[in-house]
Amino acid sequence: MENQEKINFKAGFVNIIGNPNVGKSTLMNSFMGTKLSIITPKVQTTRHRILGILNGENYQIVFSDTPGILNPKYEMQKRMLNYVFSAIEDADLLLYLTDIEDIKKVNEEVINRVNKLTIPVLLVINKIDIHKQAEIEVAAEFWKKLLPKAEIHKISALRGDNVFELMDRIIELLPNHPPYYDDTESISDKTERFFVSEIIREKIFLNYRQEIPYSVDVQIEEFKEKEDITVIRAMIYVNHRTQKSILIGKNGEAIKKVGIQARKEIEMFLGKKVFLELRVKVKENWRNDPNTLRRFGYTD
Ligand SMILES: Nc1nc2c(ncn2[C@@H]2O[C@H](COP(=O)(O)OP(=O)(O)OP(=O)(O)O)[C@@H](O)[C@H]2O)c(=O)[nH]1
Ligand SMILES: [Mg+2]
Repeated sequence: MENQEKINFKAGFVNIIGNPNVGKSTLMNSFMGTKLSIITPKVQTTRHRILGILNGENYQIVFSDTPGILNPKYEMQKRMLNYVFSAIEDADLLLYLTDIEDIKKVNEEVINRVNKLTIPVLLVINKIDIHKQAEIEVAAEFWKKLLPKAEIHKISALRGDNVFELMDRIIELLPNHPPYYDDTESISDKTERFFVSEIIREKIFLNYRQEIPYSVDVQIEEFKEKEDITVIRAMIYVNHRTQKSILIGKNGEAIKKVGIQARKEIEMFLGKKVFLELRVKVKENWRNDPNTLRRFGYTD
């Protein structure tokens, strides 16, 4: 009986790739039933590969949320694209997410790599809630030609349309395999500190325009759990000295707003009261500096 159960267990790496802003993080959060990855209306929100480990009775799915496919202009973006390539290589099942609008922005190298795969590929057309049926069909035809082996699904990650059906199909296609992670408590490979820094970065993405969101990185310098409160001190690094004053704003109003929004969400995330201190530091051209990037967690 026990052996039979082991044989019936399914586990695998389900990696989500696609252009920026198509809804990859929204979809992973929807599968996980909780907010792991940050989401904003801006492109290039996700910068790391983030695992979401979902344990079912007879399965364990290890989702990977990845940065959007881009043409790298600086070292950080090169590393972001490398996370996409690694996710293509080590998947047991690949979810290629598109949002109809991005038909014109196809990265040929990614398509070539995906077409060489022997694992199942699901081409998932997202955001069907805001597109007409005819547009969705045009997109489906387009992708059929480009990724002939892929199975096409049409969903709305935001509204939940067809997400359960997609999940069922994923489980069906997963290989028989024992779980990769024994600890059924942890739902990600990333630490609490990481998610806290991401929440702060999300608020920066939402509060500033133009190049500011793309010029910052957030590092947690202190994370002290006291009996009734968690004390968190975070450093926001900017890429250029002119950005520091923009981030702080007149009389510190702008950064204060970020702090209030972030603290509220961190309190929900940790289930505890939080004292949050944000500081800003200039680190000229950090996005191109291999040592700083490594220290900030962008592995090469
Ligand atoms: N209307 C609609 N909007 C959606 C849907 N899924 C995601 N969005 C929105 O699309 C925007 C981008 O979503 P994300 O999940 O951050 O997209 P992403 O692919 O992870 O983006 P990057 O991390 O920048 O590559 C957000 O404003 C989402 O609310 C959907 O099914 N319908
Ligand atoms: Mg994302």
